[in-house]
This record gives sequence, C-alpha cells and structure tokens, in this order.
Amino acid sequence: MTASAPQPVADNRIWDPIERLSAGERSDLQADRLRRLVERIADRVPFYKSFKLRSDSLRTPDDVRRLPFTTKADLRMQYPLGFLAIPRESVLRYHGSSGTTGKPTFVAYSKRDLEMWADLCARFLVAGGLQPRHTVQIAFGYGLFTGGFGLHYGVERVGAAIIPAASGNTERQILLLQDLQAEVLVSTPSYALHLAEVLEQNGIAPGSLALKFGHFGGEPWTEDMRRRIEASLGILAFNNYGLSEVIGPGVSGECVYRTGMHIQDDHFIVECINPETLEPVPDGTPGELVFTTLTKEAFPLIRYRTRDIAVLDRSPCPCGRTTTRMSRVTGRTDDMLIIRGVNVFPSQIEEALLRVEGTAPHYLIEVDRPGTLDEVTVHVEVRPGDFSDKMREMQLLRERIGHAIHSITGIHMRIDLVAPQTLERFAGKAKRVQDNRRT
Ligand code: DLL
Repeated sequence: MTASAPQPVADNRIWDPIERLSAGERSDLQADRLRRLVERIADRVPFYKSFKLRSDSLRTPDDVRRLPFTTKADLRMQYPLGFLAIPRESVLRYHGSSGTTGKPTFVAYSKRDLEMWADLCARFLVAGGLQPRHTVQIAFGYGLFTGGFGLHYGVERVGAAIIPAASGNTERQILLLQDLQAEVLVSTPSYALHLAEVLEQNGIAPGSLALKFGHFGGEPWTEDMRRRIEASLGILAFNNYGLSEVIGPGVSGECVYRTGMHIQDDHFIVECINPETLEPVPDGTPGELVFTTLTKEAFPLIRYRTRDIAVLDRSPCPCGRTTTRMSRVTGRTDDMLIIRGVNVFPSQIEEALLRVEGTAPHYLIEVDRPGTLDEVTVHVEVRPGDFSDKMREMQLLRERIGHAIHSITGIHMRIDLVAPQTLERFAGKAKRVQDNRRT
C-alpha cells in the first residue's frame, strides 16, 4: 500500500496546564487526593470497608502501597454494583466490559465523572493534533463498550464536529469519509488497517479523503502496524489506552513526540509491579500496570490490577508534559484475548459450550488475522454419542454453539466440530488458545 498524501504534521498543544505540573506539585496533589479518596470510600464500599482503611498514614503517593489490591475477581464477587460509592440515583451512566464469564463487569459514572472523562479524552485528542475546526469520524461501538461514548464526549469537549459512525459497515464508513471529509479517524488500529485495505481494493486514493490524524486504541498493536496505517492512509497515527474499570479511554495517550503514552496522573496513580511478587519493578522494566483512581466518584478503585504488561518512563518529554509515560502494552498476565477490540476470555467460550447439549469440554480457540481483521475458529469436540453422519444434525449443533458463543461474547466465531478424542489432552494446564496473529 502506498501513500498518495504527504504525511501531515501535528502542533504540540496542551489541553490543560495541569499536564505540566512540577514533580513536587503533582506529588502533593496525588497525596491529597489519595487521602480524600480513602476517606470517601473506607466506610462506603463494602469490599474496602473490610480492610479498615485509614487515610492518616498516607503522606506521599508511594504510600498507596499500604493499601490492598483490587482485582477483576473482586469486582465479580461484588456483582453487579457492590463497588458503587454513590447512591444509585446519582449515577448518570453505566458501561461494562467482558467478564471472565457470561456476565460483564459493570462500571458507573456520576455527573462529575462524566465531565472528568470527557476532559481526559480531550487531553489526548488535543495532544495528537485535534483542533476545534476538525471533523472526527468515530468508528467505535456505541454501547456498553466505553470506546464510542468516551471518545464522543471527548471530541465534543474539544469543540470539533463528530460523525458517530459507530463500528462496522466499512462501505458506509468510506462513504462518510468521502462525503463528509473527516480529518480525524477514531477506531481500533486493526479496523484502521482494514479500512485502508478496502479503500485500496476499491481504488480509492487516500489523498481523495481529508484524513490527517488517527486516534487508535482498545487493543494491542505494534510500531510496524503504525507504519502500515500511516503509509496506507496518509495520516499520523496516535495510540491511546484505557480500560473500563479505570474509566475507559483517557487513561493515557501519546503526544506528537510519540515516545510513550502520557498517563493522566493527576487523576490516576500508576504502579508497575512484578505480577508474581507484587513488588514494584524499576522504571524501564516490564511489569503489570496497577491504577488507583484518585477522583472518580461513582466507581473508585484502589490499586486495580489491569493484567496489562508495559514499561513506565518518567524521563522528561519534549512536549512539556511532566506526566509519567507508559509504553505500548506488550502482553497480559491472564488469558484475555482481544478480538476486533472486544475482550474475550476462554472461560466465556467454555461457559457457552456448557450450555449446549452434545459438546464435550474439550475445545481449542484458534485466532487468525488473515487480512487485517481478526477471525476466530473454535474447534469443539462432540460427545461420542452425539457425533453424527447426518450433515443437518451437525449443522444445527454448529449453529447452536455459534449462537451461544455470540450471545456471551458478542462475536461471531467459526465453529469446527471434531470427532471425539481428537483434540490434544493436557496433563497440566490445558492450552486452549492458539493465537496465530502477527500484528
Ligand atoms: O478498550 C477502553 C478503550 C477504548 C481504550 C477505546 C482506548 C480506546 P476495555 O474494553 O475495558 O476498555 O478493555 C481494556 O483493552 O486492559 C488492554 O488490555 C486493552 N487496551 C486498551 N487500549 C489499548 C492500547 C477499552 N492502546 C483492555 N494498547 C486493556 C493495547 C489496549 N491494549
């Protein structure tokens, strides 16, 4: 794929002067907010109440280490809203992300949380070139997923125009890009590549579009993918990161220098730990990211273990922001897969299979990216008595499995039924996933 548009440039702009706090100011602000967080939730959130937390021992941001971790399993134990720290009537919005089972993890936002969230998204959008005169096409799902609405209100906060195209329907995305001439694309990186590919297949030169910048996140990607996206769409591509439990998109994002994603650390304390010992790792060493939400009202979390592996960097950035930066996410400490931006746990597929008569609990999830989009095949063993020569019966079974998996994960997967005893058996931990993607 070749670019027919020259590479655009983005000015170094900062949305909020707070992104340039001195180290001392930031540390004071974080410590103060940490104390107030603990005071707010110590008696209000049942999970934290059991730890009898006290704020008076919290003098510096590092004192966060005196507090307990929170995990996805803890959220699950308190399903659906046990972590809520404000009255139900003060909640303005709910979102959710995939749980390790059929039930999602719900998160909630107060009015102030929604305003803060819009601001955080505005910060990374502006850091990556967005200006009020631009038009932004948002190709993220609008729904429980935080991507669509999160970015939407961030763009609105900046004052740019929005095309809420939502995800999928590539032909319509292209029509909108051609006819409404958005300068900015918001999507997952793999969808951006897919769009580029379909443009090329249809002989549409990227230069005939107005695209200049792309803000991509929600799934892991690589520098190689960035180069391919930039070359094929003729844009500058920026990475942004977040997770629903912490707020959604807006936890961190790149500036024009693109040397890591600036973490909005006036709102979040970040730690990077060794997932085995739970001790901090030195900056520059890969570890699991852990976030404490300092200002969230409805759904505050202390030391939330993300399972995302990355590296922290506190060296100065030429853009003038003084915030800690994180590298790309290079892996996970659990078995969560991200399929077309959607989080999927093998345990969800197992649960779907359990709902369908005739399947054995032996399966293998195979993930490929034949072109630019992820495809999943689930190989499922059929129970001995249920394996049939009748095509129609096997077809119905495939459909039932496909439907059960779709209703839990929201993703259509190819189902491959295999004869009893054909999948590999494991003496130790079963290998359920074969990920053939090269990103
Ligand atoms: O994916 C929030 C988001 C939406 C971020 C849109 C950016 C843009 P969840 O659905 O809860 O939230 O999934 C969170 O996705 O723990 C990471 O594993 C992964 N992830 C998100 N952004 C990135 C990124 C949203 N830029 C999970 N690079 C996180 C790598 C990412 N992984």
